[in-house]
Amino acid sequence: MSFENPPIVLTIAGSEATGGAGAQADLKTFQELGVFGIAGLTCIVSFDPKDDWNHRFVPIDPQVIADQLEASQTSYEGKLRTVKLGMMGTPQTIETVAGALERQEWDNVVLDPVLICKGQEPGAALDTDQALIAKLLPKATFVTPNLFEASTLAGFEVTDIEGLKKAAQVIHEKSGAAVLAKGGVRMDGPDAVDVFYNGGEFEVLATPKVGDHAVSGAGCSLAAAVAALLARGRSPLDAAREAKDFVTRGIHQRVSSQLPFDALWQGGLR
Ligand code: PXL
Repeated sequence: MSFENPPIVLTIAGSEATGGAGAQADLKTFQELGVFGIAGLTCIVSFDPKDDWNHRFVPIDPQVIADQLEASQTSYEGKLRTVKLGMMGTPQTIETVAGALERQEWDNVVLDPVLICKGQEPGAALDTDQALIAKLLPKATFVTPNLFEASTLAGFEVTDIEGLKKAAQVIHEKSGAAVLAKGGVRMDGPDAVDVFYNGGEFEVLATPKVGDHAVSGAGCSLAAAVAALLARGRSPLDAAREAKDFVTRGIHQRVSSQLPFDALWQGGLR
């Protein structure tokens, strides 16, 4: 019997203690999609039940981030070709992560440009947004902004499909990356619409919305699924299509809790 080793995929992301988002969502997605997941944590997020579930955010010491990445990059040297970048949280973290990325060549750098997560104030961390745009966006081969992030990265407000297409084009031109810009539940209309653009063709991916509340972990799981599928040799467009399907199934089978939002179940394709 022959057994082929699974591709190795690294997520560099925050811990979200309730398991809906962040590195937890990424690792579950990797496992479901047949890649060997490893994680370097950038921060610890703990929602606060005593304060309306607001985010308690603790960045991990830059040296500790560098140590984690040294361990994973060195142990899988030559085999680690795909990385997914999630929540960074501070300019120093971005600096450290950018430095680690530069130490090797990558086939796929999937950037989920998490500028804020649910519950945070938009614009609270302009310096972090700017660092992300300056230091990580140029390294990305694939980027998955939501409506708000697409507006920030493109530099104009996006409210409809035409705007999403324009933003995908602008972000592609700035970064050279394939772009999957996500309209999600926040964009008006009956469908959850995403726009794919990689310099060649536009593809509008639309599926009927599942309710009208954002589900925790959808963005993280989408980008993680793209990373896993790219690592398994899919083209960027096929990875986008399959990742959207994975997320849609997971939203149908979402997990509820005391939190004011549900969490995506990564086992939705089983
Ligand atoms: O959903 C974005 C996100 C990403 N990463 C971490 C988070 C969140 C939102 O809560 O906590 C660690």
